[in-house]
Amino acid sequence: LNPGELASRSRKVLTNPHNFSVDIHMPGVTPTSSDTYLCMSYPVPTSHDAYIVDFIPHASMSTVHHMLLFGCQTPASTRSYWDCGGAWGTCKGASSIMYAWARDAPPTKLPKDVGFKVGKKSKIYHFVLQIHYGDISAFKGDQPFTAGIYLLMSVDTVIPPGKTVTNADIACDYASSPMYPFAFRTHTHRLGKVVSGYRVRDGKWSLIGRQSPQLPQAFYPATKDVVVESGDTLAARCVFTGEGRTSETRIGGTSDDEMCNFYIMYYMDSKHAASFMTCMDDGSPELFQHIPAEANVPIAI
Ligand code: IYT
Ligand code: CU
Ligand code: CU
Repeated sequence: LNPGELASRSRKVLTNPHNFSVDIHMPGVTPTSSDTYLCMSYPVPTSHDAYIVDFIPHASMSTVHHMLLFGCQTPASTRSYWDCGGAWGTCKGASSIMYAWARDAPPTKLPKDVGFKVGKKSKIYHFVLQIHYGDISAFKGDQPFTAGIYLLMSVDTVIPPGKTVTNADIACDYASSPMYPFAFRTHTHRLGKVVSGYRVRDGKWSLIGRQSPQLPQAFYPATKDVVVESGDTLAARCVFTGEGRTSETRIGGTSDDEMCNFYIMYYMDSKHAASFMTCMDDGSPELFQHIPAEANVPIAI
């Protein structure tokens, strides 16, 4: 019993030539609304008496709420599949329920040597599989959430030679739909000591992530539950040292230049998602007066 796939067929089980299995698939069906009931029929593939001794469900709880298998003399429709939620039912006349699979309960196994009689004498010539598609979001082409990157980068930092601490500060007001950060990455060249990123809301600074850019510059998990909403400010600080340099170091592409980057990897509701945003503003000194002291504490490497 396999909803959502094409073709129905029967095949012999090799261990015993009298045993066979029947695959009953939904014929390429895509339910278009939640809580749809769809049925398809499949002829009992023998004119003799036969017994069903086992059922193997192939369904996922993420899409299917329940599956019922009925036996009928005549299905309610001759179409490959039909809507069997309303008055248009499963069978013309009598139907016998033979099997049920539901997300909430494990299916019952038939005891040894027990089988449902189908075929000739039973008057059951068709199987009708009814599927209740619960949540259909898995059938939709688009994802419910869209990932994106928010990059905070400095464009104008100048690091004086020999000076042990130079801060590169970046901040922007956030004015888009809610953003859920789940990872962050820092990037500087040789002079970066620590890079930190924050959400600032009503004067309160919440850490999104903080890392040494001298460690592998991977995406690391962000602090959980720091949701960024319209009206918040995003702020980042890179701490540089000018030790070992004899001239000013500026932002640039070579390894003797520097960079100050804080990347936020996030997801957003797909209905109003923006997938790449950049902040290149310096942020006011008044704002950065209140940055937590940890932003200037070096990270052991
Ligand atoms: C001047 C600077 O900071 N460049 C960074 C950030 C950056 C990334 C991208 C700038 C732009 C971009 O399109 I993507 I304009 C920079 O080059 N960072 C590197 C690269 O992204 C590989 C890094 O490793 O973070
Ligand atoms: Cu159901
Ligand atoms: Cu770089």
